[in-house]
Amino acid sequence: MDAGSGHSAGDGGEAETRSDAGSDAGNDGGRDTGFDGGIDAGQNGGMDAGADGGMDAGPDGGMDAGPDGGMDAGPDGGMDAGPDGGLDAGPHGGLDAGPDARRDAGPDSGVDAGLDAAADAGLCAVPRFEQLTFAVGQQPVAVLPAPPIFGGDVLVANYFDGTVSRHRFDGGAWGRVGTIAVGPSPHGFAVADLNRDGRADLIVTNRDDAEITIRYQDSDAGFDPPVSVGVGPGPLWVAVGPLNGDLWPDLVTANLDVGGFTVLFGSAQGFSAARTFATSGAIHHVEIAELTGDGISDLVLANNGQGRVELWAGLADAGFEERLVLDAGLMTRSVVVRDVTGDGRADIVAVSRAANTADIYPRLSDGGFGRFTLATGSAPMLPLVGDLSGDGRPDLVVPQSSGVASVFIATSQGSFAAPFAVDAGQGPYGAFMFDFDFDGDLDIFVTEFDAASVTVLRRNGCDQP
Ligand SMILES: [Ca+2]
Ligand SMILES: [Ca+2]
Ligand SMILES: [Ca+2]
Ligand SMILES: [Ca+2]
Repeated sequence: MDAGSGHSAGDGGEAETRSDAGSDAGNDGGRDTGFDGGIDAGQNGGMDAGADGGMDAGPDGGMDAGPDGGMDAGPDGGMDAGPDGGLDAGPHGGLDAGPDARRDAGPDSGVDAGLDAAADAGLCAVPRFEQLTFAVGQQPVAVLPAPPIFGGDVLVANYFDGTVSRHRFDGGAWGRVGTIAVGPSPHGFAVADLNRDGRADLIVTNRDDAEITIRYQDSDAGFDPPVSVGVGPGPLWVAVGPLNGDLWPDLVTANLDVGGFTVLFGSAQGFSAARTFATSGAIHHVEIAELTGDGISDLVLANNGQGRVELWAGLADAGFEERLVLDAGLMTRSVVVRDVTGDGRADIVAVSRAANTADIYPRLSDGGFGRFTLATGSAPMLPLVGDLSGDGRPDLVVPQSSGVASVFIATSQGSFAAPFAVDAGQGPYGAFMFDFDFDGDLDIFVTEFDAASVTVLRRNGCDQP
């Protein structure tokens, strides 16, 4: 269990300001423990590379455009999936999986809360949102909740600043409670206990380099110096999960600049040499999920360059092979794996930025996938999946770089009411859903790339249909 040793190596990085130190201190243990969950970040990365091969712009140049945010989507469920001990908890999850799960899982009754009366009934066909905004760093990209045991803190990767900032709600407003130095051009990130010491660690992609940066949490609730690990060029998002059947969390990055994805296998000695797999077309986003029925984790990729979703099956020797291609729209930015149709099988949801579409691919009993397409507003960045209406059916939220999010409420298994739009700030990029106020309903967080802030869409009551 001294796994950590192998991991630390970088040089100095003491940068974090933890104002929360106090709280960590006494109860470090407690807090962190649950935290490893694995939230991965999702996002999709921005850069619009897509079509044009990408990278056009520089660093973010592209980005602006798009954010895509994805955040995290989690693989399916990650959470439920469970076997990996928690790690996979997250994917998109961060988004939904988490919180949602808790909610649904429980007696969906759960919607208690003072905030919404209507929701008390358990149903809310047209959820209403109260919009809050708080300042973060420059050019915020990925956003995720720290695990609930952290008290509802939210982490944001600030691309321009080279930081991950930590924010907390005090009951009336959000404030910054810490800043963690990471590598240059942070984009996507994940939170997981990589070295299995009971403390969650932070994994961040360095979008403009071919590296990721890892910050291992130490026993004082600070962090060891940063560790850099090489991956393919242009890593946008990173997913954490079990890939090779041991107990050590593994990583995979979605690489934009020349396409492909990079796999890193965890061990007691740290990570193996990176193994990069080539694809035809720039990859914007990746999720880990088991979709082939053999118990070995697979990868679902958003191929921005080709406008499609790819399923790469995990093999017994820890390799991967392309198994299935699902047509999407131009500039496929982000994917989520989650059971959206309610039949117990994980489905895939993807958005395509230039097509203004969200595609849902229900997994069929024969292992194949169906497809139906929803029209979104302009420039969708990522899909969020979670039950907003209180009926137990997952709903769909699609933030768009045009500044709104389209909300699709499920009306039955696999079909949705006509969407309504909510304001999502300036340049929505990354997003997740998380019940930060613990009132039983999911709230939505969206980074505003163009405004150095995060918009919170707090669920608060219902409108009449
Ligand atoms: Ca750890
Ligand atoms: Ca599999
Ligand atoms: Ca619902
Ligand atoms: Ca809430």
